[in-house]
Amino acid sequence: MLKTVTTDIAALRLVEERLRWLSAWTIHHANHVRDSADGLKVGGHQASCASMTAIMAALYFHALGENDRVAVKPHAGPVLHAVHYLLGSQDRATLENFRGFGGAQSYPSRTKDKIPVDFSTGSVGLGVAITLFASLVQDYLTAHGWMDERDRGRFVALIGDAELDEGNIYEAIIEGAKHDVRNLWWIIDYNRQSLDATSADRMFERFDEIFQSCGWRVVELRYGKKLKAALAKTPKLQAWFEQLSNAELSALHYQGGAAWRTRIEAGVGKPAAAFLKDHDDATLAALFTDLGGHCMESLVEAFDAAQDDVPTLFIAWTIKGYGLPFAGHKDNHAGLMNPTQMAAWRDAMGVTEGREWEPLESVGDNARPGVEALIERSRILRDKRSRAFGSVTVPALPAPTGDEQSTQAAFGRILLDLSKAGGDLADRIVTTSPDVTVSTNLGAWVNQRGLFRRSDMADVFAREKIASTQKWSATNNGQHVELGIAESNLFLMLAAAGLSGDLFGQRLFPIGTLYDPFIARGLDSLNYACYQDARFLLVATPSGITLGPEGGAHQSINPPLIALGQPGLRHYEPAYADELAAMMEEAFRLIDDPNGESTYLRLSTRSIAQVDRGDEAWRDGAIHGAYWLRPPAPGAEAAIVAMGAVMPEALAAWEELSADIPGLGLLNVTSPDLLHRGWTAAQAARWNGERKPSHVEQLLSELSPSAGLVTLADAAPASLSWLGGVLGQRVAPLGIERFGQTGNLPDLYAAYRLDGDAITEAVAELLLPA
Ligand SMILES: Cc1ncc(C[n+]2csc(CCOP(=O)(O)OP(=O)(O)O)c2C)c(N)n1
Ligand SMILES: [Mg+2]
Repeated sequence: MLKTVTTDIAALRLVEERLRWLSAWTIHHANHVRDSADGLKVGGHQASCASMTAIMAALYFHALGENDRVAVKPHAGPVLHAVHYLLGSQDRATLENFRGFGGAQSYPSRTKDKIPVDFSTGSVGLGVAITLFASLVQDYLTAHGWMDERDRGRFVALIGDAELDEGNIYEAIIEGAKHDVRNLWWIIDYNRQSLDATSADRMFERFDEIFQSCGWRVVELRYGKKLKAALAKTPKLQAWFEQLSNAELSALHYQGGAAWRTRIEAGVGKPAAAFLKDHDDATLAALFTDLGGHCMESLVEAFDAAQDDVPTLFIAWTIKGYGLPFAGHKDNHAGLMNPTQMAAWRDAMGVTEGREWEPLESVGDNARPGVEALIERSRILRDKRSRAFGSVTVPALPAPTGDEQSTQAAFGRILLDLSKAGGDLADRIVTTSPDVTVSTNLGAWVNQRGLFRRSDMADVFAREKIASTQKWSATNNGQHVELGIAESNLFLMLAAAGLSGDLFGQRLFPIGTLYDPFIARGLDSLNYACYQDARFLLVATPSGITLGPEGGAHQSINPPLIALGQPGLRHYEPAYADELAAMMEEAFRLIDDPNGESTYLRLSTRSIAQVDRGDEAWRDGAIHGAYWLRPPAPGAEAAIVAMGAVMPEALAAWEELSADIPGLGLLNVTSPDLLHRGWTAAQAARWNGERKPSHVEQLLSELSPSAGLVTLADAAPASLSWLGGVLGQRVAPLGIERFGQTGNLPDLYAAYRLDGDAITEAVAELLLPA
């Protein structure tokens, strides 16, 4: 970690001014200078940026060490770009194209921005919490010897105060307390304004207690040095100041010096007379903007004083739109300076017209060497951060043997076998689950590999010799991170562990398990993980009404549709154990492939008869999304198309019907997601003159163009019904459209029309002459 360095505060202040100017100018340029092709407002958040420029100057040009990582408040994206522009790692053309196609992104993006972005942000709250899980991953890596203690960094989140309304933050700090997380700085830009309005006064007083009870140190930076000294001389004025509501304070910051004077006269009266006499309106306004988050000395002091690894929350008081004409105005969130305001502000900032992009414009000759030295020091630290990492060999994963198996049980077996066989992959797997480790069949793996804790935790039941199949002691060598029931945390943990290569130079293979319906509980966090290209394997089990007696609330319906619409996540739904082994192998390979993605396996607890394989031809099809389990006769008029755990119903119906319908095919769909992607990709390729049909087009073209397809899934029927659109074949979709309920499988399959009768009727109807 960086030792405290002495920094030239005056130079830092100049850097702050440069950041404030450049971020505002970048937004202004995109809205008022650049040509518009469509007349749409480009937007940007000048006020949100100005609120944070001092904090970011103090961080990037003083406090951050080379191993530290930062999640920047989404609306301060332009400030991050300005930081890199000063450091020389962002170019002018990209800034001129801010919010344009291929230009600097509106919100910091790991995958799309050219500058190094540690964590993407945008959906408020998630960028905050991922830093906590990244710190946990860092502890995991050092404990396992994958990373040197000396390379440990700090994880910083720059937080808008309104982000603290997001529940995922509290779920994260509760989980963090259990794992004794450290090396975290969360810095709140406490400008007391959100998007719509000024924020509630009462709640903020509670945040200290909430964080402290989770083991955090809370440091409040309310006053800058000058304001603090002035108020200390006039205690009545301080008392009056401190009882102002957020709305009153913001309004005064907007109104300026004369308004401060009138309000102080009315509110404090005589005791403030000397103070008011000493300050004209302009100095009054300047003095009251000297809040902690704008005072460079206070920021530097506070950061220097927090050099241990205790997680620390800084509450830095700021003014939204600091130094801009709409500072403090409650409607300033998306406010933009107009050209007249901008020109006036440009002059006030000492920027010459035509030299707006000059990085150090307005920095005088005498001050330049100091500013340049700060920039150089920070540049060297930032440049040291690239982390190269090698690839990991994924061995063949043998399929578990057994005539009857469920995919969920097979998943546990495959992992157990892998654990016993050992090797690099097995050692780099880290599993995690929100309190459903046992019920998703990770138990055997955990018995083998143990729970991870920084400090050892004995298994009391084992010590007391109480019989249990789960022998779970926790050590810093364990490979399973146990989480409480908060699915959002699961996805943030997967996101952080799935970025381990990029963040720490060490690839991990994260596997997260949960019940399929509860994917919805953490959906935005899942999307967030995929958005920044984290790599992991998500195993959702059990799924569908095939869960049977456990009933409706646990029976998932729409996750295959979620997966169909989720970039960066590949859905597989195996029917058989050997398919699952092949898919897991592929999923691990995709985690490590620079052009890969994450995988979602939708599994079932239903034990079904496995099929005899004559050869290995199925394997390639299964990995690409479908294969003919019973090939059709060329030009056949009908096929059953089924996915996952209902394959026995499809097979039985096929047996029964194929006597009457010779050539009837049975297509086993293992990934509607991949089939759909392949289909649209082939269409797009055709516009470029490539004529190769996609996998699904090849499969379906073995049937007659007028063939009928009966699709069957223990999921929303739309998961498969779209297949009719590929070649224009007719479809009878079977699947689940109502909430599930308790029952045995025959009763449920009959009630929800997933049984042989339903298939037979659907086939018959399709074959009837129109
Ligand atoms: C999950 C989510 N909901 C809503 C939004 C829209 N939104 C963007 S910023 C914002 C309020 C930001 O206020 P604050 O966090 O205090 O940041 P400030 O701009 O004041 O610094 C909202 C509601 C969002 N980005 N993400
Ligand atoms: Mg705010």
